[in-house]
Amino acid sequence: MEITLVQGDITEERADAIVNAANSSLLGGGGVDGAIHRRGGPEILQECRALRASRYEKGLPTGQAVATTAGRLPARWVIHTVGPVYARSEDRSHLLASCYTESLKVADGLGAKVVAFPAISAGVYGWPMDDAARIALSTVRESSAQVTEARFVLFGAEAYAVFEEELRRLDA
Ligand code: AR6
Repeated sequence: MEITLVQGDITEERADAIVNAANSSLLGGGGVDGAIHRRGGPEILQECRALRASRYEKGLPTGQAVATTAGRLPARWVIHTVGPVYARSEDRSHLLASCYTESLKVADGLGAKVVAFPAISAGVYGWPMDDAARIALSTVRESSAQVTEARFVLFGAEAYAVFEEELRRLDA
């Protein structure tokens, strides 16, 4: 799997699937989640509501992933995953890593080859960007999924620079 980094807005990505840093309600929020629902239109929320009424009555657990249509977005699917809230008092890295492995598993199930990821948990959920980048990149690097490209879409020059540095370290 090739790892690529771009700076930009994930809602504009022409990938097979884009990953949403959602919350367990699946019913929307701020950050990437807000942008995806706003630009993707009501079809996404409709499918999320249906998931809440069936498979995920209690919400999507942290570290898991599920796909819906991408509505009006250029991508074909949105893979919703729930990152852990950062906590100094407890190591939740395995849950953040799980978001990436489970999203890739869902992508494989769909036959998606190019998958775009945001920096899950590194916004509202407070994860320090360098650590979030290290976990994201190393987890994807170790994956044996059939996805051919994992594209990290970083919002802003600072996030991009952090990912670039962590990728360089990983490859060193
Ligand atoms: N494209 C790419 N990256 C973005 C975009 C975008 N359009 N918008 C923000 N980011 P966050 P979390 C970056 O807060 O930390 C929501 O309310 C952002 O700068 O979206 O996992 C959900 O409903 C940051 O680097 O996700 C949950 O309640 C990264 O994406 C909660 O926030 C993740 O920031 C999830 O928090």
